[in-house]
Amino acid sequence: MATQEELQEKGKAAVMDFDEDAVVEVAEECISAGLDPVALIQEGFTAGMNEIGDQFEQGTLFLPHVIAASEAMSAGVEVLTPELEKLSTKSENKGTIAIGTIEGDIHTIGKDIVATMLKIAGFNVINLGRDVPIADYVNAVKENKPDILGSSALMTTTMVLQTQVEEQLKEAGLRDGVKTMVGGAPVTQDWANKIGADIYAENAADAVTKCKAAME
Ligand code: HCB
Repeated sequence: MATQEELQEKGKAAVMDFDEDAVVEVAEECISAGLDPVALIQEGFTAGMNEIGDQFEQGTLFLPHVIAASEAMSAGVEVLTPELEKLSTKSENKGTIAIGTIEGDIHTIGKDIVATMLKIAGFNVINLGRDVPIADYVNAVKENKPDILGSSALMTTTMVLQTQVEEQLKEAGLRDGVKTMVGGAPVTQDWANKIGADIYAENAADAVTKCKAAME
């Protein structure tokens, strides 16, 4: 039987081979062997997607490859999601978090993993979807009064719009009533500090830790 590390390597390789069946098999093996699904997503599938992204940037892979790899990863995450939900804390609601991928950006995989992990940790999560207009973030705060508003940006061209979330919340007089969280591959702690976001999360586990701390 594979160890956690071996399974992660297999998961990474399967994503890099654009092999949806193999990714699903690895996810099923993770469940039957009682191994850690979170580590498989983070250290296996995500590591594979990052390599695909690098090769796309270098021009050795093309958009159809990225699409195929992301479909393979999503299929694996889908198999693991019910397993993740079993880890859910059944305690009282830890707070409400609205999260979406920023205007102009259709990358959803990471944002959805963050949303799932926050739900599992006991938060009430409102998933705003992708390509979310800045006005919709503001409306989500007005209507749902979340404790935390999260945005995800995967491109340097769209992360700049996270500034707009801060500014338009201030203009609407809502900024003091909500904490903001930013994340996504190009986003850093420095960027969060620069735009005045309350929380920067590097990955889903970090988002859970920091959102819990923010609610204390
Ligand atoms: Co896309 N793409 N892509 N892409 N894509 C990137 C992001 C590039 C970096 C690839 C590259 O060039 N190296 C690049 C962006 C360059 C830039 O910065 N300007 C890029 C580009 C250019 C594009 C298109 C413009 C390509 C084109 O059409 N010519 C186009 C975008 C169109 C648009 O948005 N308007 C495009 C399209 C696609 C898809 C559709 C093929 C596919 C997305 C499928 C989907 O999401 N349903 C895709 C993918 C998969 C990628 C890469 C390869 C992987 C992204 C991913 O899913 N990673 C990515 C390269 C990369 O990021 N290394 C590439 C895995 C997840 C789990 O990691 O970082 O998203 P994550 O999320 C983490 C973490 O950041 C954090 O937690 C997550 C879980 O641990 N987190 C948050 C994320 N959001 C958070 C929010 C919070 O509040 C807190 C934490």
